[in-house]
Amino acid sequence: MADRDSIADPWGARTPYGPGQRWPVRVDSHLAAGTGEEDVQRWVPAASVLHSNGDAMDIAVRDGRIVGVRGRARDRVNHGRLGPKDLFGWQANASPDRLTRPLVRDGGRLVPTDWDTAMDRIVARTRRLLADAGPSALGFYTTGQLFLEEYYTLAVIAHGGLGTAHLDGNTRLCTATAAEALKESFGCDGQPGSYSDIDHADVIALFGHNMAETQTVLWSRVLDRLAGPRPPALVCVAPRPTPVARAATVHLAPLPGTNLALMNGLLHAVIAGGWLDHDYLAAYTVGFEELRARVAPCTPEATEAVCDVPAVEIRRAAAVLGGARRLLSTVLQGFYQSHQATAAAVQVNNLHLLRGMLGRPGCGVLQMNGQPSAQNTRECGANGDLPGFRNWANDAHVAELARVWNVEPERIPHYGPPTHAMRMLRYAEQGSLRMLWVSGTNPAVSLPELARVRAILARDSLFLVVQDLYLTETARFADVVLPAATWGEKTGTLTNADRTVHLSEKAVEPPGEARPDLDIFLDYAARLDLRDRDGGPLVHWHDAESAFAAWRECSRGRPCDYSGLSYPLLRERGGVQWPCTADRPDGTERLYADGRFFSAPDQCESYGRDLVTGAPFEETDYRALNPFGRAVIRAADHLPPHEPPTADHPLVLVTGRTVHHFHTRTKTGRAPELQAAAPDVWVELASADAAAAGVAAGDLVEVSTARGYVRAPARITGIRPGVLFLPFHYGYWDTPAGSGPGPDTAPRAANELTPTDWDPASKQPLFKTAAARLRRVGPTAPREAR
Ligand SMILES: Nc1nc2c(c(=O)[nH]1)N[C@H]1C(S)=C(S)[C@@H](COP(=O)(O)OP(=O)(O)OC[C@H]3O[C@@H](n4cnc5c(=O)[nH]c(N)nc54)[C@H](O)[C@@H]3O)O[C@H]1N2
Ligand SMILES: Nc1nc2c(c(=O)[nH]1)N[C@H]1C(S)=C(S)[C@@H](COP(=O)(O)OP(=O)(O)OC[C@H]3O[C@@H](n4cnc5c(=O)[nH]c(N)nc54)[C@H](O)[C@@H]3O)O[C@H]1N2
Ligand SMILES: [Mo]
Repeated sequence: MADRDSIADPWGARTPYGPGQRWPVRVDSHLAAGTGEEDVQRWVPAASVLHSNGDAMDIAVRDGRIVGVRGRARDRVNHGRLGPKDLFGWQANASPDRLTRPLVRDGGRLVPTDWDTAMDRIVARTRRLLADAGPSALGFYTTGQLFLEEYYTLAVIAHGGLGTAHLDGNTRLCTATAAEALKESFGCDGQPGSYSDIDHADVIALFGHNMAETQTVLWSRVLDRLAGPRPPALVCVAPRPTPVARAATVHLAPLPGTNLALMNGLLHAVIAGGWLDHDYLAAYTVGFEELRARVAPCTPEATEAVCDVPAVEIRRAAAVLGGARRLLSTVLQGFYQSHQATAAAVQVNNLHLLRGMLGRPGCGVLQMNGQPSAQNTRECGANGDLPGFRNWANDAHVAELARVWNVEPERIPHYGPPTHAMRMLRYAEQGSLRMLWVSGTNPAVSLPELARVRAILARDSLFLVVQDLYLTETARFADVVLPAATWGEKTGTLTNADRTVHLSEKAVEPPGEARPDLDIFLDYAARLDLRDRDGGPLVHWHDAESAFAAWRECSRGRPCDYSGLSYPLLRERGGVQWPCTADRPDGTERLYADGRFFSAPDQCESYGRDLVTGAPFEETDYRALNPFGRAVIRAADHLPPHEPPTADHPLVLVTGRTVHHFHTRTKTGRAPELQAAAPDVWVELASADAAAAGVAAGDLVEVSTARGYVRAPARITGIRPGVLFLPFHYGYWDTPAGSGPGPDTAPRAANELTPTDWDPASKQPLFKTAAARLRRVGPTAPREAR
């Protein structure tokens, strides 16, 4: 029983409202066919895990099974609404091909076994590598989709117990740039803005963010403002004709790979227009004069020459941004997944600093997250950074963390920046990284240059552990596969993109012998017998709530302060935004309201990096630049993309998402309604490019880059000429596993084509700029053999 057709209309009916008013409630729900609300025996509070929006929901349970979901009306984030992935995605939990027992590789094949056998193999390998090669032989690659308690436990094991610096999340592919851009500008990670800024803004600008398809509920909030009195103006920067672009007052479609040039042009025009808050700049920032000098040559005409966006449109956008009285900006993968990602994202922060638009209702920046708990990966240090946004280059921060963990400071690796995922992969390729434990991510589909990734995962020298719900493309390479429990089957907290913490509770038992990720990590720590300085257990918690309590202490006094939060409070209140402390028991809606940043040299998470080379700055440089903890305005010149179009590869390939699927589809591909809505890959191209290649809508085309090729039917859209788009959701398999085309058919994964290359500052891979060519294969036929 659904109360609306969210497949056909992901956003649902309008509930218009005006500036400063409260966003009306609208409750969305979906129950299994033949089930009515009266059949539901229990409603269990949770929050969504198929995007970063943090929509609060209740899970409907009947006879020990999940039978549906309902949005929670009183929650600050969604006011009852849910998007299509959340309304249908829960069905994947009960998919018949869930992993229910551990698997180990014996005689080349994966065979079922018991937990003791599987864990003992992992522990024996860990011990042997520690003895023979030291902690740098061990690496952990986790995700943005577990719970806070799980990341924190993993970070304590890796950093405080084993002493390896090789711990990162797939957040590297996702929001590493969000974190880095926030560190560069404000000294520390942490989202300044709040979703409620949508209620107040008179201009909303989306930079490389297709919010309509990737955060459908937040987009409903924008649509409701657009439908109400005194609607905001919308600025959209994206080369694709997304629903955001269609709704925009001004849509700029830059050539991919030119975001920084466009931002410099916009900042030039904002400065030229005199739309500056001089008092704010003088009181709260450093670096303005450098920015002014750097963007001086970036006239609208000069910018047009680089970005291929008409100068008149750049002036028009600058006038809208400059005229805003309450400006909300969001930034996401269109900026983060290209070269000069951090430099471009930082310019959005600069726009707000120039205009003094931070920390007031309607004045916010959302350097967005993508995954449901990417924020927690970063807070807890499972992205390699130190937990609690501590600065690895600040000995006092390391000493404080060592006190919290009761270990010697030297045990915590902090001799250099943490190892990023792409570097870990390289170490595995070279053979120095010899055990990789992958949890909650599917790198055999989601990492760039898949042919290389497969070769690395298949190496004999690499002992691969994969902890997942299904036998994914990645799990097929594993030496040990651990069956995990997931959302709805385990309890934990997760923090969304606007710092809202939710508790998501266990509703049903996991299938078979599957175990919560937390229990698996706790088991590993216990089997390794990790100890603190006094011989006590290093990991001294035993379940989600006690893990949360340990994290609360670790976060105390840091920007992401959870000390005022508890499970009972979250149960009672629903979502609460950190910092939440004794002084701020209701949480904190906006950071930096008082113009005070976490950027003083003794407090900051990072001394910053050179945006062009990525080299970390020294403490002395930072003290000289920013002694008093102001916001830092950082400037950078545009550089051409590393792989510009050539005569041979004249097009630019960008990749990304569609509304109905989540990533590698392990969940959404197992929800019949979602899979039916987008069953297979396609390539999007402009009519001029189609005509040049003799391609008609629906023809089978081949897209190739220097790395490989993909075949897909063509869709002709209003995308910017010269640009191709491929959704990256489609690996070898459809679901249930094994029912899809498989490795013997023509490849369809976008990452067959993407390069091994990353932004120098954030180390985020480039999924949105590659030189490509296109040819017509013929009319679309059933998938043919390779
Ligand atoms: N339906 C759905 N929702 C999701 C997800 C999902 O898989 N499916 N995943 C979640 C996650 S983890 C993430 S990270 C987010 C991602 O959310 P988004 O960043 O919104 O999604 P993408 O499709 O990766 O990128 C979208 C935008 O990038 C623009 N773009 C491409 N190249 C360029 C460029 O060179 N310059 C500019 N300015 N724009 C460019 C496109 O036009 C498009 O507007 O979505 C989250 N929500
Ligand atoms: N070409 C291209 N590539 C991209 C992107 C792009 O835009 N273009 N976007 C990048 C981005 S932003 C992201 S976030 C990544 C996403 O890439 P991945 O993280 O590889 O994608 P998912 O399919 O979400 O993989 C999550 C895995 O975790 C499993 N899982 C889910 N819940 C749990 C749980 O509770 N416990 C455990 N142990 N496992 C669980 C799922 O079954 C699945 O196999 O892709 C990146 N790759
Ligand atoms: Mo992401």
